[in-house]
Amino acid sequence: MRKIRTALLSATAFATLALVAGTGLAAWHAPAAAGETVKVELAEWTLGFTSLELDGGKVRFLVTNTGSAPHALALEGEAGGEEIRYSSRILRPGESAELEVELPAGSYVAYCPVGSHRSLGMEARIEAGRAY
Ligand SMILES: [Cu+2]
Repeated sequence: MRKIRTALLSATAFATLALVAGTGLAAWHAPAAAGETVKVELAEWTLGFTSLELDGGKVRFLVTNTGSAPHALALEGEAGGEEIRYSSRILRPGESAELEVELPAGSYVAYCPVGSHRSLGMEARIEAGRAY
């Protein structure tokens, strides 16, 4: 039997997020010691990345909507027969949220679940645990 794990996290305003949001791809692969932190900027029609490698385990996504339409970040995948699903709430333009997830080693898809945004390009692949 499959277990479905879902987390719907409330948005948190980050006074400091604006300071780190512009650091881009280079900062994305953080040391895994205390869990990884990934900054994601959602806009029309991109997640800001198309593929991402993570160590896996506990990952914290700092999500900001830098676009002019509502967006959200959702993750889906399967690991060890367990279906993994997470989603932030829908963010209005300029809003930020923190999404803490537990990603066992495996392949995931990240996308925006709003309207047809996913098919417009707001989709990316995430590989977790490949670094070991
Ligand atoms: Cu969207």
